[in-house]
Amino acid sequence: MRKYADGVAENMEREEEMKEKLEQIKAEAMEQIRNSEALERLNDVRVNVLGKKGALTAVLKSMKDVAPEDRPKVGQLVNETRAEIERVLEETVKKLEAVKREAQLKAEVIDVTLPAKKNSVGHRHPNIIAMEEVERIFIGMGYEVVEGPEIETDYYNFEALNIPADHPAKDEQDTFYINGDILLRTQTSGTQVHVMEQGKLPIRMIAPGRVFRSDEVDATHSPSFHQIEGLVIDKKITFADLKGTLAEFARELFGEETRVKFRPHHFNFTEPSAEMDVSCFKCGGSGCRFCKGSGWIEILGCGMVHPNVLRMSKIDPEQYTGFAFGIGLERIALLKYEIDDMRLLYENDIRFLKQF
Ligand code: 2U9
Repeated sequence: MRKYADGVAENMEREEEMKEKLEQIKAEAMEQIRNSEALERLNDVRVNVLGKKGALTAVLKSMKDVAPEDRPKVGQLVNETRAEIERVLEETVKKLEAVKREAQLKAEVIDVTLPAKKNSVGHRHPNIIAMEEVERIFIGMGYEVVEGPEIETDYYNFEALNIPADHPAKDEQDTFYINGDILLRTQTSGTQVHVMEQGKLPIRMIAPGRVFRSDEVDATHSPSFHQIEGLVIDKKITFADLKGTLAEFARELFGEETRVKFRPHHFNFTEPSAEMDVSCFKCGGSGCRFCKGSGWIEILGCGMVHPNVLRMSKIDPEQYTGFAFGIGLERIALLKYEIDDMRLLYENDIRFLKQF
């Protein structure tokens, strides 16, 4: 028969055993924490000791074997051990985090004395600079900017502009055909025809854009280039309006002192037609290498819209008249920026483009 004194001794032993166990767990945990060089390892320690299946949790589970009167004491011991391990764990986490941050800062060190990297953003093309300059001038005079399709039918590119199927002017503007009827536009005039067909009058517009002609490449020709064409249609528009408008345009583009002159010319879509020269903006008109000694530089073609063109787009030439003009943008860019070879415009060499 078990005596009371035996029971007490047994309980004492259990308590001692638990104490030892807890001491051992604590010592092992501390050792593992000390040996942890990375935060991940510390987490392993946390799981192994304090986790659901951890050593300390196992001790807690075995509390049922401790005599009820000793449980508070042993329980307190378990809690103290747990708190101590948690404290050291937390402390070490903070230490390791600081070490990690320090290493990161060292690795990511920024030398603020290094020269900044240049942001390469490209450059506006001289053609576009010229186009926007021309657009700005006409917008200032109340013109609308309209864009049209680069692929047109024979009707909008030729027929509606008074260039019939068998006309030699068509050969001069030979282009790239997609089929017998559809082609890459040789001029932006089709855009104006589309606007005229809408029937809203008066019209005061410019049509900028890319055009195509099957020309051989040389210093002044390219199979693809850019134009800005203008069209004004209203009651009582005369050649005087044309002259006044284009002279003002020339002064804005080339300078206040610029003079203009008109030489008779022929276009199928205008009658009468002319080419406009400006006084040389290099020598002022006295003659130089730039204007080949003549004092004048050819800038654009123009004329009064042919009655046939108005009629084809259902505008009555008895009531309405108009003028039109066409400007080759590359020509303007070459002149304005004193570039002597058109091919330079298409090479896309940033060192060249950056100059303008
Ligand atoms: C409509 C009626 C008439 C547009 C015009 C020119 C004169 C002209 C050239 C300039 C240089 C072509 O690129 S270039 O070789 N253009 O000389 N263009 S009148 O006349 C029109 C346009 C549309 C409905």
